[in-house]
Amino acid sequence: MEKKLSAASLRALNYTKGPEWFCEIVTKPITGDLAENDPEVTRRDPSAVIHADGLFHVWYSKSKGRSHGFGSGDLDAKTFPWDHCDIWYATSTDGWHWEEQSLAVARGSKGSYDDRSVFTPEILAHEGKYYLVYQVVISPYLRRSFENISLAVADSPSGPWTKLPGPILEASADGEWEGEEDNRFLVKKKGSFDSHKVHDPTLMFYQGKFCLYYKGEPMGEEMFFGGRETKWGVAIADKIEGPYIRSEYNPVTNSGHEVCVWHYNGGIAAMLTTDGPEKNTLQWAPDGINFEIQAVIKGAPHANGLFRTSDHDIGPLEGLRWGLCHVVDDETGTGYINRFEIDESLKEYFMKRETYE
Ligand code: AAL
Repeated sequence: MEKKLSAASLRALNYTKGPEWFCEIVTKPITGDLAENDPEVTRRDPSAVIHADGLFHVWYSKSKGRSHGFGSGDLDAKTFPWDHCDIWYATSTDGWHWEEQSLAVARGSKGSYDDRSVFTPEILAHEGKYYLVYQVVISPYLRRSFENISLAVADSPSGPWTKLPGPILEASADGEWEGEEDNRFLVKKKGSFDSHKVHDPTLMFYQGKFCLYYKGEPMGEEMFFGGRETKWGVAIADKIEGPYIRSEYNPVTNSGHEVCVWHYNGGIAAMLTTDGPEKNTLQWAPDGINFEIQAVIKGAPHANGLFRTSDHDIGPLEGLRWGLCHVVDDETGTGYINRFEIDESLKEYFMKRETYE
């Protein structure tokens, strides 16, 4: 009898590139300062973890006090846990016990492009130097505030960090607000996918260029396939300080929240979570731009900062093997840090080959 394949079987064959892409991710508690669930202190959005000078290092957003949201009437009041942040850093000898070391990058002085908050950092170690990329906001922080990305450089993970004089990537701001009210949903024109915010920067040295992956949010954001309208773009530069030119293919994803990318097999692998029609998928782009689904996953914790390993070509999941992520306390809204890992106990289960025959 002629073998027939249903639409579902055919479709699955398109994205089940191999069982080695399938996994589940689990979180585990860490110990030390970053594990503290303190109602007055937020530590969130950990960067990638790097190993240098015999230690693991991580950077993260840190702020004090409770949040009041937008529209509290006090323009100086902290709006969200990522407002009034500075970037701090911590070290660990084993990846489990983390000790806070010091401030890395502080907010700028009043009137500067980063005077309100510097947050959501990522790290790139490149040719003996260290580069932090992060989000910046200027005061006052309003619903219609545009959010940008900036960079600081240091000779050692412990700093001192030198900031660039201005952002390396700004929101494209090519939409048009409707009226004067501070309402980010009212627009005459939405503009590009990243017209309002460029967030969650991750800088990768790839094919001899600096590729800045980021999450975009448009002015007049709407719901999109049951999630927020967030997609990723990439901006590419010959020199690390820029200029960063957006890819003509942007957005390069139709889904995803915090950017999570790693090197694999000459391309860039990605884990997309939280929002969009392709949330909870692992994807891979042979050119860093044209991503295809490789596997679906159950989901993953928020704001994953991957351990950067030079072993990323051992297998597709090597660059995702472990890292740090944040947990938000439901009651206080403040954040603290956990560790995530690929659940090794399920490896055998996922590696069993299945066919449609
Ligand atoms: C996160 C990230 C960015 C946003 C805020 C802090 O989910 O997407 O970092 O600005 O929330």
